[in-house]
Amino acid sequence: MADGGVEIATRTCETVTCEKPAKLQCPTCIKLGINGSFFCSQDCFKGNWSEHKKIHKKIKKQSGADGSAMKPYNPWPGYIFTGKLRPFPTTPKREVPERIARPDYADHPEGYPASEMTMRGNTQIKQLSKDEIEGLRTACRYGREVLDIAAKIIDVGVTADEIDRVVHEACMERDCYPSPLNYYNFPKSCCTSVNEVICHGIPDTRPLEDGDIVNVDVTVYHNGYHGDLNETFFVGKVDDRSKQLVRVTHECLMHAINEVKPGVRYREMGNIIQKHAQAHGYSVVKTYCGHGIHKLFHTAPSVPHYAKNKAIGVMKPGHTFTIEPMISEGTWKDLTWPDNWTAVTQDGKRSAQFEHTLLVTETGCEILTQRQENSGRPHFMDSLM
Ligand code: EYF
Ligand code: CO
Ligand code: CO
Repeated sequence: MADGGVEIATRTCETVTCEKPAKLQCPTCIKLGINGSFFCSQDCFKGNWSEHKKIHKKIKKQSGADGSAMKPYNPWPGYIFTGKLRPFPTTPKREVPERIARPDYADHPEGYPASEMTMRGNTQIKQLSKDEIEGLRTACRYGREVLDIAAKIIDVGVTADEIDRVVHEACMERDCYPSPLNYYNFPKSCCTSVNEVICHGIPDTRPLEDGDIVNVDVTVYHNGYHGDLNETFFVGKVDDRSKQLVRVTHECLMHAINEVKPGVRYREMGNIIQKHAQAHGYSVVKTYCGHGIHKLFHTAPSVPHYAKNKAIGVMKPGHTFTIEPMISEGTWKDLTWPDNWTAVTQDGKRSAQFEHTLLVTETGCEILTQRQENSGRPHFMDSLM
């Protein structure tokens, strides 16, 4: 049993049933570089010990710190990576207190969203009532707050796991369930996609490096509604080439949003996005699309980001959906790591993404996840040089 505790920060106690503020961090966690295990008191630390020490065991085993020869973490021997990024160990699944309402998939053994699955193949797009719009608006506002909080800690040396921890805690503080957690068994509370990762990167213990770009994708579930948004951020000093990719990707999203209004075909979004991406020499990822969102995380319409697509549907007031273009420096083709989640570019070149949840209004659209006055400095506006 480890003794003592080092006072460093204010969090929520790790004991599932305890929601007291926590300032004590386990000394073994500090030694092993595990960020994010905090306790309110020595009693809670000791009471949780039999569960908590399993985290140490897992990380020691993964990193070779258990006495086995120190070798690089390599979960897939022989796998040929497309770029320089490698997976790092992950921390155990985070808990959500019972007081927070959960979507149906949260407790399904395979993470299946039964409510979504019954609607699969249905191309009819729901028009939300005033009350339903208010519900979605609140979820989107919380989603925006959570992403802005996560953005503030992004820096060289910070791990994506720590970003996930901050996202998770910010969700708990707002009575939100982090929608990705257990969605089809996804293991974390947000997606973090670094450099050549297109989307669905799993937050792990790799420290972010100077010059990286990292996308943080947050979806929160509150009072029965999901709000979904993401942004790509700069880590330390990023080269002009990557800055341009990120800026143009944001422009692709905003150009598409500017054309959202009743009567416009969903398939038109892809034409607008690809035209702008191609004009800058970039390609558009085809595998992943924007999606309808409200009481369901993913539903009709499907909104491809590439030109000449066959998307079904015409925009009407009350429709709610995301646009989330993934724009790549090189090939548009993607590939999935053996973890079955992480989508990377086939040539290992970088990819960026931005996402908003939108409401079609009588005259245009409302960006439900729009930045607020206190959102902080937008990385994508950083000037070149
Ligand atoms: C079944 C997942 C399932 N899927 C989509 C599940 O819309 C999203 N972001 O904007 C989004 C986020 C997540 C997500 C987080 C987890 N999943 C991922 C990849 C494949 C897959 O197949
Ligand atoms: Co998202
Ligand atoms: Co989405």
